[in-house]
Amino acid sequence: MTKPDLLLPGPLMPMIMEQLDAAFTVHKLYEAEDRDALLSEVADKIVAIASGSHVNVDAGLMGRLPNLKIVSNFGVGYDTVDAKWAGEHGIYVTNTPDVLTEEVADTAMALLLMTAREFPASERYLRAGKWPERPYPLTKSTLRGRKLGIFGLGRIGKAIAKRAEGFGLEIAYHNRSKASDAAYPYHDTLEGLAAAVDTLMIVVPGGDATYHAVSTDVLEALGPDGILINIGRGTVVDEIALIKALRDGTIRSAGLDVFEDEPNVPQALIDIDRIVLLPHVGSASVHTRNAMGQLVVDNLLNWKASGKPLTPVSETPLRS
Ligand code: NAP
Ligand code: 8YV
Repeated sequence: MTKPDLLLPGPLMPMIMEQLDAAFTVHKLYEAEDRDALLSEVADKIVAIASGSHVNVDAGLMGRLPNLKIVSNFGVGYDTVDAKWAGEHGIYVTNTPDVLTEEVADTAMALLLMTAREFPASERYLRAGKWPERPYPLTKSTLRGRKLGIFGLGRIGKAIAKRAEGFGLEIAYHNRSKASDAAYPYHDTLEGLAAAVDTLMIVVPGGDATYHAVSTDVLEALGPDGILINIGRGTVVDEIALIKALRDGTIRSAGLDVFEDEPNVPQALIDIDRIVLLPHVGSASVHTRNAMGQLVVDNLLNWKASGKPLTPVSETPLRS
């Protein structure tokens, strides 16, 4: 039986690639010496794409593939895929929701604790042999008495809220619309939320709608005891404004798992010792990445077998 043709713009985990090879004829765009020539050669045959956050699947690419039916994205965030264009052209886009929610919420809480209590800096202090000279200084911040504002009370935001309740934090949130299944105080603007709390947790998707939503005004509203945690997307924060706010003491600290131009992190952030910087590891355990990888494959296999994927995104609610 002939296998449908699938385009792989960039490499994915071996467990994904092995299963794709078994079910599809896979064309590895990233291995081609002349990508344009490969695209021209296979364009008419390609019905599926499997992609990750390191490659843009935009209208330019999808528009060259007249028989494309599905883009299976590795990651719950799909800001690198033009899902609106795909939906308008009858192409499914799928993502990997739920299977990573608890892992990312764990990471978010760890990042908040590390930032408030300066654990990475205190560990560096021990390793540098400074403890015998004098104890590490008391931290200016604590979680005690903190009010946590969640920007993006969705699947991961709610899992963070549940954990934060256990830590005794007061919780409030901002979404575009009030969540029907959450009793936490709702703020209809981000600036309003920032003014009401001292700890802002970003868990919204990237893309145009949230681009630089965390601006100088929001950071000023958060205030001098403010802690900013970003586990969502780097593009949500105006990084230049954040660097200035940290230098000027407009806010106290930040814990960042995501950046505007990954994997490049501004030296100005690296130079601020008290903040915590992680290399986008929110979901990065073997357990969770395998679950995400399996969902990438299962979306494609389900679509191949029945014409319907398992987890299509909201922009592509196709019925057939
Ligand atoms: P989700 O369930 O769709 O939640 C997203 C939340 O953001 C919703 O509550 C939504 O509420 C709100 N939102 C969306 N656009 C908004 C806007 N323009 N203004 C205000 N609120 C907005 O998604 P999830 O599964 O929790 O994942 C959230 C994001 O986390 C992903 O998109 C991804 O970028 C990021 N993520 C990062 C990592 C990591 O490794 N660091 C891992 C996984 C996910 P409304 O629709 O009511 O606005
Ligand atoms: C992944 C993520 O690490 O799911 C997401 O949106 O940001 C992470 O879980 C990333 O997509 C993999 O490249």
